[in-house]
Amino acid sequence: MQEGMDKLELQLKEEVGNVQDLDELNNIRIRYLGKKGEITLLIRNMSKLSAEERPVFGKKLNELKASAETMLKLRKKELSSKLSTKRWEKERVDVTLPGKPFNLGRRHPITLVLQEIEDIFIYMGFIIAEGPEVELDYYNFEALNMPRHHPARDMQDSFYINSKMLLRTHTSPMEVRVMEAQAPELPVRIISPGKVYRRDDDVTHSPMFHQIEGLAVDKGITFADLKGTLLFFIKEMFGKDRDIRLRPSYFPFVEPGAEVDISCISCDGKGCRVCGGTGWLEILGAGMSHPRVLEVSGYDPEKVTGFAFGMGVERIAMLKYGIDDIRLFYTNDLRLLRNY
Ligand code: 2NL
Repeated sequence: MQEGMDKLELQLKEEVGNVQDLDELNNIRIRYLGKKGEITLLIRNMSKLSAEERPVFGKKLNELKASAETMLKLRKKELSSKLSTKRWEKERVDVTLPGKPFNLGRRHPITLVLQEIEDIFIYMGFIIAEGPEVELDYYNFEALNMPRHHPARDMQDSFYINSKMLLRTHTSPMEVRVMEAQAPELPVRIISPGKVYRRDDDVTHSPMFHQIEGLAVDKGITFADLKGTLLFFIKEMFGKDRDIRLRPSYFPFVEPGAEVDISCISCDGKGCRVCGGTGWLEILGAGMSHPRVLEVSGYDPEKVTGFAFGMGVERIAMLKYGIDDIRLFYTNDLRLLRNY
């Protein structure tokens, strides 16, 4: 019996030593220590021994069982750590590898120019007022001194939604809305940026484009305030060397009205291809708020005056960035958009 036990222990030792995975190790445990395992059966069969033999073999069998359990336990620990190391090696992350490059978004050149213009006027105390793109005929034309059948409506060929509503053809309606909401409170000092819509489509005109308008209403505002404000803006936007020139012009919502030119940013006023040889670039329209516009908006034109101006953002962006086709702003070609 002693011999059998020694052989069993050796055999177990060899099997445990050779096994390479945990499932197999568990099978070995069952074969030796399970309900019908070889060691379990030996212990059970002790009842067949004589009273003298029993304590001697009982002790030895217990030692065998304990040694078998220890062997299995140690091997289990060994295999588990070996396997987890292997897995770690297979799945390990190299944190020193360079990351995958990704493209950072950026602002559209129109947005950049709009924000630059806004910042200059915010600095001068203007407040931004944004409003609806689908606008009432009343705010787009009527309140701006352009009643039905007024010839000036023809210059702004429009997209009508129905007889009372259209896509706004300029951003002035928002200025009327602000005055109406604020009157008779003074001062009014706002700029309204945004999209506008006209039935135009060529190299320098798009059916959708952006405008930014400004309006200041207060006691004692003069044409000099208008000129000073615009001159400051132009110098901030295009550089200290730029000058401006005002030419009389007509807009139904101002009186008097003017077109504002800046000395050419390309030739500094000497005359070149960009300015068509004149030395000047037309850049905005402006004037003193028409008394009728002030009146319908809730202000008394006997007591207050105001100036207003408007400019096309695409035109300014084209001049600033030397882009000669307005459609490049809307075709989403990254080769263009990446540059700003
Ligand atoms: C242009 C000309 C202009 C205005 C816009 C305005 C607004 C109110 C009252 C009076 Cl509420 N005027 N805006 C005035 C003169 C010119 O825009 O060429 N825009 C691109």
